[in-house]
Amino acid sequence: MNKAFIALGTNIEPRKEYLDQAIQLLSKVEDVQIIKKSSIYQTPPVGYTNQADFLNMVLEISTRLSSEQLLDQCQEIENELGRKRTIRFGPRTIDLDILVFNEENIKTERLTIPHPRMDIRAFVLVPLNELAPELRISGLGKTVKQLLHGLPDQDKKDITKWKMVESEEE
Ligand code: A4P
Ligand code: MG
Repeated sequence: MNKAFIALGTNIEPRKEYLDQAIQLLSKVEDVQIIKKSSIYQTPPVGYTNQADFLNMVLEISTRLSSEQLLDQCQEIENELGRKRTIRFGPRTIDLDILVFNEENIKTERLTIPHPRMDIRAFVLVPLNELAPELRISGLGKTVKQLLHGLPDQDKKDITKWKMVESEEE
């Protein structure tokens, strides 16, 4: 069995719906089991800042799929949920990034693992720290907790746990 962590991100409404649907679709993939889900966090956009706030969360899964097969499944779910690729780092209905796959270091044309920017992104490390603070990120020699602790407070201060307000429920 392989163990992987997947980051979910969305900043197009209905954001919660996109998260729910992505989790639902992933749980239906043969040979993928969702083990743990982090809380959902509301996070300011990073990279391309002229866009709406994101909801971000992380899943721990166990799977018999290879990392490439898992990427195929993630991309299929992105496509199914209407993901359009226009602006790099720009708005998206759903983004599924494989953060970690066992303790592997992978670098192919399609896949880089650990995910290249995960160590400097509070919107990834905050939810990941909830699930696996002691997880050591291969190639970096640091745990998730250490990486998160090393980020500037500025990057973390606007990341808040998200709760659905009633008007969003319909
Ligand atoms: N790819 C390589 N490695 C991986 C991996 N480990 N997991 C390749 C998934 N995909 C991987 O991704 C581009 C290519 O990366 C894929 O074809 C795949 O083969 P994409 O999803 O098409 O494009 P993208 O999402 O724009 O790029 P990427 O690299 O996923 O963007 P980032 O770095 O994830 O940035 N701010 C907040 N607050 N929250 C966010 O979630 N997300 C981004 C996207 C920017 N700012 C954000 C957020
Ligand atoms: Mg992506």
